[in-house]
Amino acid sequence: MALRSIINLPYSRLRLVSKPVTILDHQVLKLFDDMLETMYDAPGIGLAAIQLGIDARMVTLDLSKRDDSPPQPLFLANPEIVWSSEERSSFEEGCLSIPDFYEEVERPAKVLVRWQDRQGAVQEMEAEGLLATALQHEIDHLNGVLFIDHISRLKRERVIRKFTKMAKRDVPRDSGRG
Ligand code: GNR
Ligand code: NI
Repeated sequence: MALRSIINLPYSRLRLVSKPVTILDHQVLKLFDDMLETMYDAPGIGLAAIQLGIDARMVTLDLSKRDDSPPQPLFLANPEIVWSSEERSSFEEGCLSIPDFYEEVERPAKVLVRWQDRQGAVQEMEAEGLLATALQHEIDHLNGVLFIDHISRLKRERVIRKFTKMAKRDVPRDSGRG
């Protein structure tokens, strides 16, 4: 396994719509392992491949870290929300690609998610609470959507401006445009 670097706002690759994973070959499984290691190292509870700059519909998740239980990694290829509740719930969200910025986001309280596991078998899970929020946050990433897209325009523009300024002072790599 290997650590890979996480790309931050305003890097425009984060806005790409990721492509379905077709063959779960060695390279894809290796990427899953690298994603999990990078997520644990960050640390975070979820990670989408696009946060490593790779536009494949792949997500890792592990919420167990929070309560000192043994690790319970989830590997999701091509995850999709097949049902979401009318009921909403609000969580304070953060994103490894937008460090040190947190804001309340309202989303469906419960979701039914379908995906393929590491063996390519189709799995389904109904989730609520933080898991439901994290799944929606990660599936958003696969569609080029960030949690700041769900907050007020004023707050969103403010945080984008801040990260754009920081990137200019920092190592130049991407204009954030295009
Ligand atoms: O580590 C993370 N924590 C988190 C907290 C509340 C809602 C969503 C998340 S996901 C985030 C990691 C991340 O950026 N995944 O894309
Ligand atoms: Ni995120």
